[in-house]
Amino acid sequence: MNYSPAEIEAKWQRVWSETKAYEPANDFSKPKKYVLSMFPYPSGRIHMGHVRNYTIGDAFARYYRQQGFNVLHPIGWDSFGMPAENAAIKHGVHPKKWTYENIATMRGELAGLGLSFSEEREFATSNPEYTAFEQAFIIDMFEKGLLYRKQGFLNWCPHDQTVLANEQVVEGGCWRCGTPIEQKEMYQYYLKISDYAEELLESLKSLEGKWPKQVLTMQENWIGKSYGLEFRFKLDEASEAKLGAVYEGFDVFTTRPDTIYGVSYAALAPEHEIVRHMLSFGLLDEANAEAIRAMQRVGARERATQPKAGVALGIDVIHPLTGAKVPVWVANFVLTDYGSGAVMAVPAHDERDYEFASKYNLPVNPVIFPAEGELPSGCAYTEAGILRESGEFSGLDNTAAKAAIMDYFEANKLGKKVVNFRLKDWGISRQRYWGAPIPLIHCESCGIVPEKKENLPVSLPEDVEITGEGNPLDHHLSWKHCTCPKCGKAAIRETDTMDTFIQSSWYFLRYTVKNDFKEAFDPKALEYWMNVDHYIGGIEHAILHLLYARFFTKMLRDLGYTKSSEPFEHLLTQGMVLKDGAKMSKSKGNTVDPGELVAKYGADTARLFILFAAPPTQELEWNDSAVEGAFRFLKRFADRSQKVTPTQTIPLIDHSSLCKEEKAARKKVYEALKRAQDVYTERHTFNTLIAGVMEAMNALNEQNHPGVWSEGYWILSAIMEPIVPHLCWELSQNLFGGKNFGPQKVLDEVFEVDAVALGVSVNGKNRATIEVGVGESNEAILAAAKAAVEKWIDGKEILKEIVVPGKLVNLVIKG
Ligand code: ANZ
Ligand code: ZN
Repeated sequence: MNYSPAEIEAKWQRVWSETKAYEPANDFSKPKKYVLSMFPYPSGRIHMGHVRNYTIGDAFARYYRQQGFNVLHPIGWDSFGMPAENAAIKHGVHPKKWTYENIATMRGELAGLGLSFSEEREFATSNPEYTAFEQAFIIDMFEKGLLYRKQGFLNWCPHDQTVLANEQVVEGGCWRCGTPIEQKEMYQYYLKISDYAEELLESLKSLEGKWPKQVLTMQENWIGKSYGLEFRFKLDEASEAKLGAVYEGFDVFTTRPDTIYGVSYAALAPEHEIVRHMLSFGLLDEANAEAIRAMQRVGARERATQPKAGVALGIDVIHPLTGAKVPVWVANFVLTDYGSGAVMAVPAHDERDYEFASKYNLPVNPVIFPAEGELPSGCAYTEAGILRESGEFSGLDNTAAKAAIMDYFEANKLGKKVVNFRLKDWGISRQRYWGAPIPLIHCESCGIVPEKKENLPVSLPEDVEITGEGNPLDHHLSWKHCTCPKCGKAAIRETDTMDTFIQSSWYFLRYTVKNDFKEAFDPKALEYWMNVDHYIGGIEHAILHLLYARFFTKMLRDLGYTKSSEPFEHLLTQGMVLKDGAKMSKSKGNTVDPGELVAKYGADTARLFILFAAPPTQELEWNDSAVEGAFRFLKRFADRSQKVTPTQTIPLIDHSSLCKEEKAARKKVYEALKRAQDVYTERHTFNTLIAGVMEAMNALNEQNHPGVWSEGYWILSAIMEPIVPHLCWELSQNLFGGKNFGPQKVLDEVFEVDAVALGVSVNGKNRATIEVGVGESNEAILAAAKAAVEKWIDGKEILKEIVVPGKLVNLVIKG
């Protein structure tokens, strides 16, 4: 066979599509596998990362089809988002046109790789049907209180008068004009992920051993559960009066109540209510007021990297245990949306408090001392130790003290034990055009009213001008002005659109039906197909996408849509594709175009290279000569098929009648098969599978038995099919009537050893090696051994004969 990939690849891609070879069966009694690679954003062209992602998924899908599973292997497009709007601003092309043209291009590129996707389930998340279902969920969530509106801080460019996404803030400035961004408080919508924090954390346990450990740890840290004490600092009388008797005090959250006797100041976030009160009532001098306003203008992420800064507020609180006066500061390291936005500061035992205290000359009062040795100087002591200067708690070790102090606070009604989560509610409002509109309406009489479900989708108007300033929906008056669904009066549509992470939080559920299915889901199909058995994608999605998708699935479960709780059974995070040691990226100019690669060598070579060059979870370094090598191997695999006698069944071979080389070849073939089964189902190290096939090929070439050749190709082309499908389908059709793809049986007889090699030594020196049949008697072994070392025995008397079965023979001779 002359290997010409261009011809056979086009042919098989046509056949697969025409025969709907990759549409799953609608038979829910069959065992199933749901294999999913994370869907792409239609950015323009596919890149090597896509090739890797989809080739890995395709290998799983094709393997499970061979094993007789009903396989769902879908693809779609995560097609809302900012790049489409940026293209509109830059090139004046409408986001919709840009998006759908990119989809068409990329669909063609993916098809050229021979990926076994279902075509009947493909959709783009910007399709109006998808938006309609999504908006219905959002209305349900709003009605259940899972979606709510509150004020939150947004990045604001005072020059362009527009809200900016975090990605549009470059080094603290607007990406377009460079003006320093400010924090502006605006109404936004939030999904109550905090209600699910406990479950999201708890059910990570069910994923142990099935998801990479690293991802589980990242999610756990992101959710960030901590236990501690919340108590109230009361203002002293003078301070209470100074604030106009509006506040009695404020709450703080601490995870280290054991350090409470070491408190030297209290600190409030710049956005804290008391701070705002003091600002608006002019209770601070102008310099301090301006310093605080400057802190407020900096975004939370930016603050974390800035030096500690603060302002003394000139008010005091009372220490709840000692009654001492504690000064109150504003500090830029106190976050407004964590705990209660205020802390008790213990510089002696907390790094941030220490840094701040050093800068402003605040006292450092150590109360925890190491059991042995000295307290270190010049830094905070954050380790375990024994309490001193801590009233009745002195002498306790700090773990016991923590419990005792919390009990004391609870018993005396001074405070309570609390659990805090780092996880914040998910702000889903985006002031952008190219997204799914939030289906809510503002009515002066009725408040916020959801759109009627029969009117969904609330679709985007197409006649918009996209300039990058403000939100185009806000300027589109005929779209924005509507009537209230409840009272019929004039009302205004919400102009915020949803975060695109919403679309990717449930697309995998929608794939369980064909894309023309009229409802969002078919409960029977959902129950059958979910969960996704293998989910494959980049590690960059370890936190947000996977967390949101887990959360959304749980919400949809509680709304009665699905029974799944954890959508992804197994997760494989693929490594990056590198070139010259750096991540391939357009900005670095080190990309390799998959299209050129396929045009030059064919899709099978591209797929083989990608899976052979590295295990899927590790980084893959681009290597031109390895691509050449992959191509040459396929060419050889095709050429040698000439030795195969066509057959419609796997040949039956009498193993014992074969010569050494023939036996060795069969053994290598079946070793490759065993390895393939292990790789596809357990280890996913496709590179070792391919190495096994290469060895088997070499061994086949050392012999000439027609049956062994046919059997070898029957098996090797079956186990290679998930990786290089076009060539294998061609071979299968030409040689085996297309009958060899299916579960292959490992024959144990080829692994039976019929001879072993034994070393023979004379007086401890290794002199020869003999081959002995398995089960041979000791006499026969000794006879063979003596014959082999005759010239070293040289007629001398043998004093001792030792046979270690399976290993060696040792002869001790005189002299
Ligand atoms: C006193 C203390 C002493 C603290 C000490 C730590 C060490 P995790 O573990 O991450 O939950 N904290 C509380 N609210 C905060 C806020 N809004 N912004 C910044 N920091 C805040 O962190 C809890 C600890 O972080 C709390 O315990 C508090 O400082 C601080 F030796 O209280 B600690
Ligand atoms: Zn109304």
